[in-house]
Amino acid sequence: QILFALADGVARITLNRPERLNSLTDVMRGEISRALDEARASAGLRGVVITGAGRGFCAGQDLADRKPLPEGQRRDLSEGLRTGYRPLMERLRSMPAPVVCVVNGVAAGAGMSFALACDVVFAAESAKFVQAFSKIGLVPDMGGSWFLPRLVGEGRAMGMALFGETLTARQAADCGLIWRCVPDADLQQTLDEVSATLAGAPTLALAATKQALRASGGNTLMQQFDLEAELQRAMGYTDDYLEGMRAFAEKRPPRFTGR
Ligand code: LHQ
Repeated sequence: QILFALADGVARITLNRPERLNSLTDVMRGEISRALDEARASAGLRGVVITGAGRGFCAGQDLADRKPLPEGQRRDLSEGLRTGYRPLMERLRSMPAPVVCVVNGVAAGAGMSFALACDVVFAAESAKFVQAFSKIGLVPDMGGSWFLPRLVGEGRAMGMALFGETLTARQAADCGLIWRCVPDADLQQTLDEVSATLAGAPTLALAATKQALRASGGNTLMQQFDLEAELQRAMGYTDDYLEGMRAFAEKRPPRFTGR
């Protein structure tokens, strides 16, 4: 239910159930988790790019992917979160290399949380974001209730989550929910360019940058100074820093190897 390709150190994961707007099934979650494992274990990983096939990015949980219960019976929904969603999210969030999401169409419910869990999000102008949870009487999951207030502040997060109104990609970019909204016609080019950027990036520095930004929420400024010093110390010994300094002196673009 997904496509997986690894080229020039960049893993590309494409959600591939276009007829169901790439809504998430147990099988699909397992496949994404295994793809993330394979990417992480591959030698010299420089980045991960996630996108969707067809007109949607991901419509959240596939609401038909479960055995129907006898009339009147109710279900414990936490089980799927613990056994399916959480293992996937743990893999995604602990990926040292940058994870970029290229949202090609609607991202709803857990599909929106999935996109927001990535480090950087690009979206096609026609893509839409919707906190679909409240519309079916549920709460944001897959980390959505954690990501939203951090990305856009509590006021906007509450508005989005309580009312479940649809946001355009432009609105999402304007309020800082995502990094960039790009014209539909440029989406494939964006995907290719971002893959090339990741393939030529100072990968260790980007991993350390993620680590620093992520730690900042739980650190005091003094603790963050310590962390920055520790990370910068490590970066000072990398090949990429040497190359970066050389390239600067020689007035040429750097050729980073990710080491
Ligand atoms: C779908 C889905 C879908 C199945 C479209 N499932 N078929 C939940 C429960 C339990 C445990 C753990 O966590 C969660 C987390 C969640 O993610 S809750 C939120 C689940 N998602 C939603 O409620 C979104 C439902 N979908 C929609 O509201 C719309 O489809 C959106 C706004 C995403 C797109 O609207 P349209 O562009 O108008 O497309 P459409 O509605 O016509 O959908 C196309 C087809 O895809 C359609 O099937 P059909 O046979 O009529 O062509 C939909 O039924 C199917 N589809 N989402 N989540």
